[in-house]
Amino acid sequence: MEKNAQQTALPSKSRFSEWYHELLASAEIMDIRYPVKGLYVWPPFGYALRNNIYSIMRELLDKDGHEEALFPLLIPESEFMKEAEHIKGFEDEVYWVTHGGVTPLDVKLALRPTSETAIYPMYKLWIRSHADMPLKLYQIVNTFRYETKHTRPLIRLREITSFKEAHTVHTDWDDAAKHVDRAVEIYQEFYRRLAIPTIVSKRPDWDKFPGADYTLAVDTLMPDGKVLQIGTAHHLADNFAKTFGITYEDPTGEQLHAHQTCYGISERSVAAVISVHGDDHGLVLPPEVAPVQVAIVPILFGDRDVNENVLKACRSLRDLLTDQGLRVRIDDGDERPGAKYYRWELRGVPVRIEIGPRDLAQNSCILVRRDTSEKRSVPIDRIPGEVRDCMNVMVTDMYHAAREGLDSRIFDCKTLDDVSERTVEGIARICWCLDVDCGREMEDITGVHILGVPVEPQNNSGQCPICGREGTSVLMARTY
Ligand code: P5A
Ligand code: ZN
Repeated sequence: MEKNAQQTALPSKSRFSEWYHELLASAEIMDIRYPVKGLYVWPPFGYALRNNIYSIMRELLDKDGHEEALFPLLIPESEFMKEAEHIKGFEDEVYWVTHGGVTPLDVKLALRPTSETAIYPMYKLWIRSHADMPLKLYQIVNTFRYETKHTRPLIRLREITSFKEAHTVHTDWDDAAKHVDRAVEIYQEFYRRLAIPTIVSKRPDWDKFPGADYTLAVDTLMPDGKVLQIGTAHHLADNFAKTFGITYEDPTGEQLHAHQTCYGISERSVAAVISVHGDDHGLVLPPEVAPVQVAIVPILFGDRDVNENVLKACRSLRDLLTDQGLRVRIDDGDERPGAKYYRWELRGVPVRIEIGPRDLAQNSCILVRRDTSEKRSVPIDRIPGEVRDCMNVMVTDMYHAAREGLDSRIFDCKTLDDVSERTVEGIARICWCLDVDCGREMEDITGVHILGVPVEPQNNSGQCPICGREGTSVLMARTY
């Protein structure tokens, strides 16, 4: 393959942060030059990827009986200030709209940092009887958080452009708890479709969602050994129902407070796909969400008639694959094949097909798989089936490779020194007595976070490193 200036632009993935930023630009996922800190632009290729990913989310939620709705961006201060814990958690992060033109507003308006306080006043009006529940709505909207930690494209934004938030209402605590588990299952299925391995844990009390009873979090491990929280589900009990007056009549005629849950994901899901699967050549996209699934590269030489035949074969293959619902591009520009391969590799196109005169003479073509670079010759008439099979195998292989990568970076630790050492690379598993003071001390001493108690049972036991009492396995890691 020939070299050109572009081909050396992407740093090795071992320099993860540089690799990530350079890849977002060169693969046209995000343009980070917008002149407001923490706000970024989706160019068409990135936006197509984002939309394909969110289609899976919509499909899974709809299949589970959720309905999509849309609530306003602006929340009156009077509603926002109702739930004490919620305010405490978000007050430093809210952007306020204070004026209409030059006129000060009577009631300040918050740009939603999340929509509990926009949605629940309406739920109060909508919920009347036990027959109105469960109510399961979601919206996919932008939210604004004045983040003070280091902002990063797709990971820590001040305008979260793709906040999928679901809000459910149930008759009682147990039903809501069951639904929190269901929400986590949906997220795990979502990430399985994206070939992203996840770990689910119950966050310690000091790290739960402001106003929640408890929080379950879905995490994945990034290449630099830091954990990225890629979704959370919260049991709100009747905390918000009490402040917003969400009550219902039960079958005996009694008025009771409803119980609620909420759960959210953001474009961190896109960041995870890029970071977990990408390699030194660029993106490696799960076929289902790749904006271009098949790139056909004609190999053209001198002879006009021969070239015309090659192009004709490429076009009829494109039409055949397009008819099967695949997203296909022919790259028939003037560049040399190497430059074209480079471009489609950078963009993570799962399958590349090369057709040259010699292949055509044998009615075959070359099929190249993005994740393994495996190349093989395939008869043209077998291409549609082969492409399908290849894409199916790819998502399974990508998942297993990523799962192994994650599991091999979870380390059993006995001491806090071990924790400090191992969390340079990945996740530490250590026992903790679950006492808050011990937990906070473990975090202070190591400088890394307790993710929480994993939901999957862990079969190791040991003593709390602070107090020496018998403890439960928890995970600790550096986090984004
Ligand atoms: C659940 C949905 C909530 O806001 N209210 C409605 C609940 N939960 S959360 O944990 O605060 O956010 C949900 C997920 O959104 C991602 N996230 C972010 N992504 C990008 N930039 C940010 N500034 C940001 N803040 C939160 C996380 O994945 C989080 O789990
Ligand atoms: Zn302890």
